[in-house]
Amino acid sequence: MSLRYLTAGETHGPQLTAIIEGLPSNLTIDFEALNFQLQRRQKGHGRGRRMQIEQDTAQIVGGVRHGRTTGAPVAVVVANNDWKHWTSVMNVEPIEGGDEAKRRVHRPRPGHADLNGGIKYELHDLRNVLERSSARETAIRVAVGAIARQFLANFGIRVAGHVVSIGGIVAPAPNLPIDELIERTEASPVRVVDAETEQRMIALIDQTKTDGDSIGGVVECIVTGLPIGLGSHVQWDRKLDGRIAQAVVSINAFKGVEIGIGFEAANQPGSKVHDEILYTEERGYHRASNRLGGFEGGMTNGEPIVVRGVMKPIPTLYKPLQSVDIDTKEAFSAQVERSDACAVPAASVVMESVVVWEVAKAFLEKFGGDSMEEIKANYENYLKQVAAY
Ligand code: EPS
Repeated sequence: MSLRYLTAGETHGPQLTAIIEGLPSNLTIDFEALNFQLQRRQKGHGRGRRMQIEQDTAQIVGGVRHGRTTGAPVAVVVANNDWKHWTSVMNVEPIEGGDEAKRRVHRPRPGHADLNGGIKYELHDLRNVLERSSARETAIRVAVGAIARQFLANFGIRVAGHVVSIGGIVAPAPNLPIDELIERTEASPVRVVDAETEQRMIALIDQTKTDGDSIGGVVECIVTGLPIGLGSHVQWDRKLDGRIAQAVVSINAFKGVEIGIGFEAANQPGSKVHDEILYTEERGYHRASNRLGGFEGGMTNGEPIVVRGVMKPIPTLYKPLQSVDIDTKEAFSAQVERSDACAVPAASVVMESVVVWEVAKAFLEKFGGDSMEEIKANYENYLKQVAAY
């Protein structure tokens, strides 16, 4: 059985829940490191008032005993602190009262799932759509990704993320070793290395907030320490770069993905795109460059995975956008109560989480076993095979 997970839960419901199936036994869980990832996602300049209410912590309620996985499904819960303000509106049982008591939504917000979801599911209270489509769901995906991250750390695989641009302000390429990149971006409220860019981004986010608008950006994720051969060229749905692309675009508000130099490959001749193959006793096969972002033929080539995602501006705007009331069919201008002006730094953490999950899944497909011991033996055996090639 391959590694998989499902999530459930609404943004103002009691909790977000994930069930992860296919994790091996005897994986040591570092609870502090798990919660650290959740805290990282909550940070970032440009978040709204909701983040002052939430203090995300993960509770594991199945599949782990005395700090180690047992091989059973792992169930993870992240509680919503805001739930206490929504117990009636979000009650699973019927409640008394009309639209106001239910906080019924009949005015779809452009850019959200509201209208499409309402029509598709025949729901006349759009709250039933927006509660689930909210990016709050990314909190539990970060918890799931944190477990994948811990699994991969056993094999020397590391992941980092940083912000490439916000609202058109592009940060200079950091070009740093992964540890330094992690340390420097962690200290930045917009997850960039360059101090001058950081200040300009903060000023733009503040201005955008004052204007009642929102801005998006581009984030990059880097995964190092990979063996050659995760994923496969033999079938379309086994290509790991393709799976990563799907995972990235599945993040709320993400509209695009690039691997390596991405769209720039269209503008360059082949001689400036492909990564020449080198061999030394010490490093074995490796590449003179990494323009293809660690992938050829849907498989890892041993170079770091480099993937970028594009996040559109958050569509919940204080600045009104025109829409149509589903009751009256009349035009109105959407108004909001609270929103984030920019969630790009947080999205960088979410992207790390979904990418690392896909890598863990492919890793288990290749070296799969029921226990960490079995997987480690399979992995070491493969490394010997690669070294002898
Ligand atoms: C979100 C709207 C806001 C954000 C939320 C995502 O929530 P609310 O509607 O409660 O003000 O704060 O993000 C989170 C709660 C989170 O944890 O990231 C949306 O509509 O997507």
